[in-house]
Amino acid sequence: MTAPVFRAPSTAAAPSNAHGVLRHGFASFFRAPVVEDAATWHADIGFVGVPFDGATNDRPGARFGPAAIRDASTRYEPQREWTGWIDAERGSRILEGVSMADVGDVDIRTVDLLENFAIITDAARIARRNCRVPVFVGGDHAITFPIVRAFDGAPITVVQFDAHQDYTDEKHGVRYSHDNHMRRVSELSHVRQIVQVGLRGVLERFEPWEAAQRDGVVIVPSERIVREGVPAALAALPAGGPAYVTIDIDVLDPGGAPGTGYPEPGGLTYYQLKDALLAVAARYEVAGFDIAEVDPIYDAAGVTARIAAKLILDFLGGIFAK
Ligand SMILES: [Mn+2]
Repeated sequence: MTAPVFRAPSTAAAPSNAHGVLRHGFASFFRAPVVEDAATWHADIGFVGVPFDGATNDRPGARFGPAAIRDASTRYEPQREWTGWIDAERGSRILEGVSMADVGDVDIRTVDLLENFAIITDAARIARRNCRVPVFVGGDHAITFPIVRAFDGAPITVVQFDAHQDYTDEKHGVRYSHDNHMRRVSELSHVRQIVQVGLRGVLERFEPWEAAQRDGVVIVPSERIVREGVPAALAALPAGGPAYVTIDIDVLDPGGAPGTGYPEPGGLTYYQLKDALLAVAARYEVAGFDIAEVDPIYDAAGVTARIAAKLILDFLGGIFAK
């Protein structure tokens, strides 16, 4: 019997590298089956690409993040469907029996910010309806506001991992850039608490910082985690309940994760962020999350996209361990 010369596209449900070394065909997130009908699919986890960077102030390119993370995530393709993985650091099995689907990318239009936000919110509502935990892969960080808009119906805590506060009300008349979205999130009536983890740097404007204090935002600076460790630094997090989590990849030290538009000195290691995400997964009922600001243009070795893919897997492992 002759081995086949061509391999079926990897968008099929079956893993593609059963007898090969190279990863063939089209990428999907963790080689999950690709959704055929965006309206009717069901899975435990749904991955949604959000290739939008129209709200970036400085260095664009995060629109290429979903493609880069999709590609990087194929490194973690399970050998057999739904058997999950072993966390080699903890010796535990993760995501055993959990189904995943790649829903595709949100159909971003050319330039209209608010039109794109409406499309993103619609996509997030569909994703929420059709799976237990939707995962949104950006894209610049402005996507978090239209996504959180779709997580209404009950009071929710929003936990943000980020070097930056993103709490500016307006600057030069702009209210929806990737520096404004947490302020816009704070105005949503179903958001009862915001927690910001990993902030650092210097702020050239006082108003956003003071507004966050006034609004009761809980802030855990990056340096506290680095010096005191994750358990001590996160001990004061508000009580649990439903939560939406947003991860700006620039919360990591840019030495280890340089592929982002706004690198900031200092920051967390991969292990510190993994520990913090697992602590959040244990403390809250995570209803969904996004990971934003991976920018392949500045990711010469591809490590930032790879780290982002691994963190998605780590966090999902914690969420579904409960
Ligand atoms: Mn951010």
